[in-house]
Amino acid sequence: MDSPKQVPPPWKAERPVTELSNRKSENIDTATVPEIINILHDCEEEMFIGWQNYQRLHDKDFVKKLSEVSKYAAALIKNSADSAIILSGCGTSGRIAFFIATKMNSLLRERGLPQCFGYIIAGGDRALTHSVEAFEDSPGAGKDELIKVAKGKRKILFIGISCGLSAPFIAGQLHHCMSHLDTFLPVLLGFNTIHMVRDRTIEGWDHTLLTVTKHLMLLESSGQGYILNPIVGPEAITGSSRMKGGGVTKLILETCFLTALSYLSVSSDPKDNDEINADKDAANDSSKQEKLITSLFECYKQVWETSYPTSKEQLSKLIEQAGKSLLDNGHVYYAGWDTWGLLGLVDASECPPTFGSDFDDIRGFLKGGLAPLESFPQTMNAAVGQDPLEDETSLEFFKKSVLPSITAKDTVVFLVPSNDANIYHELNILLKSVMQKTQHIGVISSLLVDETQLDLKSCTVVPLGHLKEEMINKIQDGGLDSELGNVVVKSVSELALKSALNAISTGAHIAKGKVYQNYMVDLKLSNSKLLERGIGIVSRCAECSKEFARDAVMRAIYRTDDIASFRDTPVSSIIQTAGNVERVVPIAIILAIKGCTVREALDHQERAPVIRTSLLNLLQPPSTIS
Ligand code: S6P
Repeated sequence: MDSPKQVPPPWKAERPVTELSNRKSENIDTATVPEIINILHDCEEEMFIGWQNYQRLHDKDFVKKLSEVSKYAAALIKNSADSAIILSGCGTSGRIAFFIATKMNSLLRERGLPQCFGYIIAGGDRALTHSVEAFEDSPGAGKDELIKVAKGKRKILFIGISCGLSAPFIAGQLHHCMSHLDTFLPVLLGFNTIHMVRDRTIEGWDHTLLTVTKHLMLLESSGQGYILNPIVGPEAITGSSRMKGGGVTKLILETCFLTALSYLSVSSDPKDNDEINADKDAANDSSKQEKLITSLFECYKQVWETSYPTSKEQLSKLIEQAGKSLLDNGHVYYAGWDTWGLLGLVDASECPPTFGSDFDDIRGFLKGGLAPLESFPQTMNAAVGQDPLEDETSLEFFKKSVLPSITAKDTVVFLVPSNDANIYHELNILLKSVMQKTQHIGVISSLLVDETQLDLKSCTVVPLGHLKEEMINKIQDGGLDSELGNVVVKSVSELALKSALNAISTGAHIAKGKVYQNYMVDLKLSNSKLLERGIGIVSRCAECSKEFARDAVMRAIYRTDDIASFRDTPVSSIIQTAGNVERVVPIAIILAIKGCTVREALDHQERAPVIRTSLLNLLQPPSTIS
């Protein structure tokens, strides 16, 4: 494998890769639905093939580092009485942290091992399903949460996930870990190089993201910390790290922990678990583990890749239906089982901050709801109800409270992961009820599903790819037992599902005019990163300076032409207001292009509510609008 070609180290920030516009998706807003799927595929492929000359997933150095982290994880799992593995993130990164921690704990439970995974999501458990973006800016909140979750543990592997290496919440936690190296092994996971990390002052803190990251880099040289940062290219929708950023986070962490479990030869008798000897395997056979890591990456790629051709035609149909639903002011509902239902919830929860959509526009429901997945009680709060009928994330709630109000305008997508008689039974009953309400019904299924058991007439069925037998043999030869092999089969199909769900929600919002070129032009400016992104979008769309765009954004936030008195307002206060104001970016773009008053911009917006159309009207004569 090629060695990484690192960028020269001057600490001069250029635009981070995760905030760049991807050239492959510049015309995604004018593409047909099948073309949208191709564009998303081409952008996602960069997860596996890398981007430009930067470090890739498969590069030797990256695989080696991941193998070392995984060895450390194995040692902690072995001695888990007073150890923990804590995954932390904001927004999608926090949801993926929750997803992995929950999944790994249930796997440990099945293998007779104590559950030692914990998660932290900025903003608490409400953020699992709602947009609670402001906490991302607080290093103090990050540190406080970490102290709570780490209480009573002697050794902790801490993995802070920030796709953009940009979340002060995570920086606060890493800083705490680096001040307590006797307890913590700090790891930062993200997808920019260090020289792109921001050196901007963080309100109420003495450090910057760059100083924290550079400190961690120093520790890395002595094996006291790690930075895992393969570069996977810019997102298809600029800055939308929920897409491949979330996917590659899932892939890397699952690979890391499945490899860790392969180090442990667990006795079939739980009493003999003391004899688990992690150190022996870990020390002796690094190259075998590195090979396993590479094979696992290949498994993800194989299923992700084969899902595109098998699902494309039907997925296009489903995206069209979902787009029509949103355009008609209807809804898109995902209803699923097991981890597939959870991924539906995650996809839906990302739409309000990304597209400025309502919570109800796209919603997800999971059999049993989130409450039973509770894995680290100290991080759970009362926002998640215990009774599934009252839990707004559950399939039971969907049946009782949503199904009665479904109309022909809505699209319902069932997410069916496995060959399970109970699921078939429940799904057939649900299909019957939903068919009486709407014709827009999709079923995304894994190849494990026996479709003859389902009454799928008039449904759009999207089959995903499946892991080839030879790949299963390869990972089993590489050290995974058949139980772990089954987890891989499940995990790789989840990545394909995640891509399909991202395609549905992105495609539907493109249809609704929420994307201009490849920019999310109606995002919520609810933290400092999003505020900066919003100003950048206004500056690019209106072709004006950053300063001019900033003024336009401030006028749109405060709905006044006289912003002189707001000049010294702290960023935290600006975003607190901005998070509650509708259509800030579209109004700011109109202000910047037309040079009009806020009142006139609001009138313009009201007359042309579809943002992309309104922008095109402003930028070019109506006769040339496509
Ligand atoms: C991105 C999503 C956001 C991010 C969050 C954390 O599409 O809407 O919620 O996940 O801002 O970003 P990062 O770069 O720290 O992982």
